[in-house]
Amino acid sequence: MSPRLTGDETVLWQAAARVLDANWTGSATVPSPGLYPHQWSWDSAFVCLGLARHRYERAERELASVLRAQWRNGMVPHLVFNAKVARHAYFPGPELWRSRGRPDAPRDVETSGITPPPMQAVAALRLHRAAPDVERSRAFLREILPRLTAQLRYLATVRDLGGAGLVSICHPWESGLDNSPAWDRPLAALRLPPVRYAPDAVRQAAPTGVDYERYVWLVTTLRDAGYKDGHLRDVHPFAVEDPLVNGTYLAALQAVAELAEITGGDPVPHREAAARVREALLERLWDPEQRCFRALDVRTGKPVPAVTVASFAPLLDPGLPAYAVRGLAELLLSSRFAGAAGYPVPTCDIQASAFDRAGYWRGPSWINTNWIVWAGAAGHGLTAVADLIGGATLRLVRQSGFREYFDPFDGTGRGSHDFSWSAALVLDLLASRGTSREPVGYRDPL
Ligand code: 9WN
Repeated sequence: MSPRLTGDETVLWQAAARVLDANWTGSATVPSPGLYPHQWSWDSAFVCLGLARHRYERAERELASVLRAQWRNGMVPHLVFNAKVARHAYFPGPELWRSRGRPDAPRDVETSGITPPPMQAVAALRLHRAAPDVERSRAFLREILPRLTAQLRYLATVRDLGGAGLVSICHPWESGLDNSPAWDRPLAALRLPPVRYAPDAVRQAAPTGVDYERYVWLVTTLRDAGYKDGHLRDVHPFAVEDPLVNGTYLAALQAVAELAEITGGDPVPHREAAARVREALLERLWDPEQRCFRALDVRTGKPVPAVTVASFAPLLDPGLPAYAVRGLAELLLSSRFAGAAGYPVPTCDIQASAFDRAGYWRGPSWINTNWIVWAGAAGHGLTAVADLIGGATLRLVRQSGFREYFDPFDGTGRGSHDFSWSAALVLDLLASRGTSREPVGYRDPL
């Protein structure tokens, strides 16, 4: 245990560490016992940050096991199936995705065929910064860096469906914020054939019903087209540029530049790519009236109406211009987000008609999106904001445990218990205690 902790922080630390130990399978960490029995890539990236503070060697194994499942075209799949788990323990399982046999897919492991917000490079950099043995860590980074750059190359090429330098998602699951109100309009525009796609009662948690049908139909559409690049570009009906995915993409480009420097490589091409992505992000997703980022539906060319927590993710970019940082900070502190929630950050604008305090990604506060806002605010020297979000995050788990998500007004815990990223990011927050207090303009949060 690295940081100096007070008595009650020590208790919290130990409880979080116990969750990570219990959810470790021997080579990776499941998001939660029971409900999510496989390895999810963006969960894993957050889990790494906690493991780095608790069992460093496992953090490297966690990251390596996701990258081993990378497809030959560079795509890092959002879900890596554990062959030891019963094939029907989770829907949609390997039978729906059928990655085996795809020429690009790995041969020794089954995966999904879509890709999550690219948090892996950010995790790798933060891992290195917490490394007990810097030389060993450098050797690890040298091993994984080609995979991280291949991931970003895939996003920059195959996923630039709008042709303007941003990444498009092809499925709400690629956003990590499955049922966010941001997807309501693009999902409603889908024309599904009149057959059932999802089995009944696939899960206890939201979302269910017609949205779930659409999710499963989108998977079958991608799969039946062989997960081909041309299908994504020309045919696939769901293509959206999301500020969280592009904010993490931009942070990943910056992180890879740093990693290149650390391992003796050339950071310049990555920095240049980051500058181009920032420009595209401001050009395409910035809403000058509301002074925040909104997703853009590439198929209609129109921004989606919903303002969600995804809007704040570009704060992870050290180069975000001051006008955007100010606009986002004002929105965050307003009564649309933190200003009216006892336990921020709600995942959707509280004043929007789609807001639902218990609705999964339609309102509740989540620890990972809080972490993104916290890290971004701290990085831009917004110390009061970072302290507010960091403090609220610790209050949530102190009050309700390491739940999957929380009521933003009263902090009630919801969804599964012993959720891995809730525990992992608490370790990272505790370990970083006090570091957000240095008022030094932009300080790289990663
Ligand atoms: C679909 C594992 C994942 C998270 C996502 C969350 C949820 C899956 C599901 O669980 O998604 O990928 O079954 O709904 O929305 O963010 O990665 O924790």
